[in-house]
Amino acid sequence: MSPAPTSLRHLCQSVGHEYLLERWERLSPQQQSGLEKQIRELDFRQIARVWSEAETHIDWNALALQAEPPQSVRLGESYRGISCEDAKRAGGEAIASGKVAMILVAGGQGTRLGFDLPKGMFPIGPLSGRTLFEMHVDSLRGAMKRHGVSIPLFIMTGPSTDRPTREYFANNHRLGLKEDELFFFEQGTMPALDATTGRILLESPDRLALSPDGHGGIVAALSRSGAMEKSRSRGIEVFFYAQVDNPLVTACDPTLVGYHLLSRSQMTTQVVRKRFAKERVGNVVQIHSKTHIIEYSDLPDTAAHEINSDGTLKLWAGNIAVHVFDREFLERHATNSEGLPFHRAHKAVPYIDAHGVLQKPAAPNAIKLERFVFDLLPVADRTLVVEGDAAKVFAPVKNADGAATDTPTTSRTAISALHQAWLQEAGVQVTEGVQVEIHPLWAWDAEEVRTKGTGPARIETDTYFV
Ligand code: UD2
Repeated sequence: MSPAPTSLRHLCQSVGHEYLLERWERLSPQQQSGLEKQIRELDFRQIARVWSEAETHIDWNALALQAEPPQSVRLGESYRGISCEDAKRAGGEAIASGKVAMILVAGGQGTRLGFDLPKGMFPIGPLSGRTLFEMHVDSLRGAMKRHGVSIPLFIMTGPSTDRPTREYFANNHRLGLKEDELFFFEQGTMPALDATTGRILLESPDRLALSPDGHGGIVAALSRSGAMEKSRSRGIEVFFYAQVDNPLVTACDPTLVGYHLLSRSQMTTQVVRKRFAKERVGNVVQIHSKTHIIEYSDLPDTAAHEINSDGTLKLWAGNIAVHVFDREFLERHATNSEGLPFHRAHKAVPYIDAHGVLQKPAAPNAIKLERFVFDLLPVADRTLVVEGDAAKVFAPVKNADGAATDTPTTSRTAISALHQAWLQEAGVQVTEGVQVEIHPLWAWDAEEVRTKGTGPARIETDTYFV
């Protein structure tokens, strides 16, 4: 078998990763070209920097001691003279004038859910069985209908979700979107590093152990893929960002967009009151004049359990990963070479050992590196935190049924409960135990249900309004 090309050998030697070629001569030509491509795509300088930084742990205790609850637009209250109605009107005008696009991040691996396909393909509609992708696209189509405008959707995929996601949309007529309303872009990857040596792990003799570089990878991926340029040329000024795993999101929520615009925020994030101190959400806090999110896994227990005199949590604001970004703000950070900081997760990652044998460690042996998009908050000059009602905006699908929270069942129950509330606000009674579901093209929000006029005074059987 042929030895590795000299230039490749010199590259690996120059950066101290020559071990990557140890098994080169046992590989087929096709395997060799695959491995060479992966090695040449690595940013060795970035890997070396991140590895050396790995020694400087963030002192989360010190950070949490300085953390205060964020100044925020509290539920139903005005904010610096901006009322809910002002915001909704301003947001609606921006959407109707084509200034707003939607981003859906769907690159993660749905490990906790135990669903082998991309999470967006998971059926969640309580009566319709609509997938998470359909829930988001239908809500976006509802927004387009309400505001009389075409709104582009940018879906970020990852290495394991890109192909099946594109095929799903192609096989389902883009879920009703026009060709120029749907764009996919793939996020970057980072290699898993041996937690002791910092060496890059191989998942097989000819493939590096790569994983998605976190939703913070969106900043570089938007630029690299041309999606940012496409948005600019379409006159997009604002991105509405959501995670595929939360079917309660109101696509391009005009009130949130309006608060963002009227307060001249560069990055606006929606929060909900946490249900309990260690809820598995990020904690939106203020440290000096900057907004930060401290992930639940990094927030010391003492800080998480601190309570106010009225017994409520001091750090009450839970991050639900619904953000509004100024496009220009994102563009500026896309060219920042350092990029967002990497967070390290200590994980058990299978790897090929020196004898070419696949090892499957039970205990964490590797560092996985992810960027978080919410680390853009502290670098923004102007941010805004807007409280939402969890019952209306947050019912993520994270865990398989049987878990205590964030399961398909808890999510479906929340969807039906919200739509039931809309009907009841419109004067329609729903018999106890009956499930309802409303397609956004039948009614996009509670206001539209009310305009439906006289329907049945009582719903006595499971009903899907479509
Ligand atoms: C995330 C937030 C948490 C809270 C919660 C709300 C982080 C680190 N934590 O927790 O603060 O907001 O969501 O539900 O974000 N994704 C990608 N590419 C990646 C990784 C993730 O697209 O490389 C997407 C993934 O498809 C999913 C979303 O980001 O839609 C959340 O990812 P996660 O499941 O890793 O985050 P989680 O649920 O731990």
